[in-house]
Amino acid sequence: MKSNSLIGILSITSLFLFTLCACNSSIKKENKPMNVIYIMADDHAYQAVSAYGSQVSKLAPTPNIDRIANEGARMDNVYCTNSICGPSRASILTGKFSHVNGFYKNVDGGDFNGEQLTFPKIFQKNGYETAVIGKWHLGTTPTGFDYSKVLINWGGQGTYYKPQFCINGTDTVVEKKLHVTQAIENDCLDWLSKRDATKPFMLLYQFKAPHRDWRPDSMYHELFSDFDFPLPETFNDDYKGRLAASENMMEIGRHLNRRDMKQVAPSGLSRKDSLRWLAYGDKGQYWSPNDTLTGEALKYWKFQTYIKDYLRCVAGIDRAVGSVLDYLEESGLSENTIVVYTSDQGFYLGEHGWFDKRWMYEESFKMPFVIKNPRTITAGTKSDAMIMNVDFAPTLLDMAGLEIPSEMQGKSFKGAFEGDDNNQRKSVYYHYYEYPIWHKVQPHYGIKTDRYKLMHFYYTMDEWELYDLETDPNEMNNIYAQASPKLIENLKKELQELRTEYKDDGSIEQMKRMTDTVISRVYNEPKIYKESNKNKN
Ligand code: SGN
Ligand code: CA
Repeated sequence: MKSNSLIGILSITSLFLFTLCACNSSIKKENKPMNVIYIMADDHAYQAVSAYGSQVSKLAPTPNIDRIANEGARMDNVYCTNSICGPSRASILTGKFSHVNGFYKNVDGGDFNGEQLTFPKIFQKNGYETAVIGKWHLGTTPTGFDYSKVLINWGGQGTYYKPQFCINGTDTVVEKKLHVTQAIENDCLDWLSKRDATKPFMLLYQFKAPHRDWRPDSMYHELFSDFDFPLPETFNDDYKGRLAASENMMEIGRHLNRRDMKQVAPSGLSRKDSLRWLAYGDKGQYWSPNDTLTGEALKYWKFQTYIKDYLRCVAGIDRAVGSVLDYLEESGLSENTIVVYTSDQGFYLGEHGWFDKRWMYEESFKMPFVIKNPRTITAGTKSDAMIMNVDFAPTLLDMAGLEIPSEMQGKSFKGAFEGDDNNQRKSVYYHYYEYPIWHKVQPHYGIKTDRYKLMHFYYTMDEWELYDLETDPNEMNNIYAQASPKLIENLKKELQELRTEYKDDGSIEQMKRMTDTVISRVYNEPKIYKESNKNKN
C-alpha cells in the first residue's frame, strides 16, 4: 500500500514535470520565429504536379513536392497576374501588379528596379538571414539578400549545362560539371548548413527547370522510354470562335524547333549558322527529323519528345525538393519552417495544341501552389480560396508575424487556413502586355470569378471572350456573342472595379503604348561568360 502510494505520488509528480516540460518546449517552439523556404520552378505546370492528380502527373509523379501538400495544403485557385517569367517574379517580390512595380515585359521591358520595397527586404530588416539561389531573371543584382547566387548567362535564363552564376553581384562562376538543377540543389544545401544558425532564415530556392529547351540531367534520360503519354483532350484545338488564339505561334505541331527536339546541327556550320539551323521551326517553318515522319505522326512524335523531356526535368526538381525537405527534418527545422512550392506561372502540356504560357486560359494562368506551415496549416488541407501572385509577399510576412506594408496591393491569405472566409476574394485579375515576341500572344486583360472568365484582347484587335467554366472547363466555347447582356454587364462592371482598385485603368491607347515602349536593358551579360561560352553547343 505504502509503496503503491509512493509510486502513485512519483508518477503524478513525473506526469506534472513531464507536462511542464512539454508545455515549456511548446511555448519555446511557438516563440521561435518561423523560417521560410520559398521554392519556385520555372514553367512548372500544375498538371505536372501529382498532388493535383492530373492524368499526366499520375504517370510522372512528384512524390517530394506532394509531401509539402500532404503535410500542409494544396491550393487550387492560385493565379498569375501576368503569365511570364520576370513580371511574375517582380509581382511576387513586391506584392504589386506589373504596371505598378514597372516590370511588365520580359522582352524590351528593361530591368527590375531593385530599390523598391520587396518582401525579402522586410525579412532582412527583421533580423532574418536572407538568400536567393538559382534563377532570378530580373536583370539587376538582387537586393534584400545577405547572400545571392543567381543565374546570369543566356540573358538571365541560365542554361541547363555550363550555367553561369553571379555571387553577391560581383564574382561569377561557371558550373562545368553538374546539371543546373543539381548545382542549385547543392548550393542550397550548402547555404543552409553554413548559415548563421542564431538567426531565422528566409531562402528563395529557384530552379531554371523545366523551362524551354527542356534538357534533363542524363540520369533521367531513360525515364518514360517504355511508354507514351496520352494526348490532352484539346490537343487538336482548331481555335474556332477565338481569333487571338488562332494567331498564336506556340503550337506543338508547328512551332517547336530543332533545338527543342534535340536535333544535332550538321558539322562544319559556323556558330551563327548552327544556331539558325537549330532555331528552324520557331516561325512555323516545316521540318521533320526524317523523310517518312509527316502530318499527325510528326505532331505526335514532337509531343512525346517534348513532354518526356519536360517531365524528366520535373523529376530532377522533385529530387532537389526532397533533399531539402530531408535536410529540414534531419536538422530539426521542419517544425518551424514554412515551405512553399510553386512556379513562376503555369504552362501548356499540349492543351490547345500548345507549349509555353502567357494566356489567361486556365493552364497558364493557374499556378501550382503547395504550402506547409506546421503551426497553422492542418496536414492534408485543400483550399479553393482565390489567390493571386501579388498575395504571396503579404502572406509570407503575415505567417512570420511581420507587418504587411500598406503599399502592397496583394493581401494575406493566411486566414484561409484559419476558417476565416471574410477576407476572401470573389474574383482575380489578369493583364498581359508582351507582343509579338515570343509566341504572338495578343495583349489582354480579364477577370475570373468562381464561374466565369471574361477577357479582352485589345492590341491589333478588339475581341472579347467569355467562358462558363462550369460547363466548359477547357475554354473551347467562347459564349460572348450568345451570353445574356445582363451577365456581360455585371462581369464588365466587376472587371472595371478591379481595374480601378488596382490602378490599372488607363485607356486602350495607353495600354498599347506600354506594349510598344522599348525599355532597354542596362544589365549586360558579363563579358567573361560570353568569351568562355563561345564554343557552347
Ligand atoms: C525564351 C523562350 C520562349 C519563352 C521565353 C520566356 N525561347 O525566350 O519560348 O516564351 O523564353 O520564358 S527559347 O528558344 O530561348 O527557349 S520565361 O519563362 O522567361 O518567361
Ligand atoms: Ca517562366
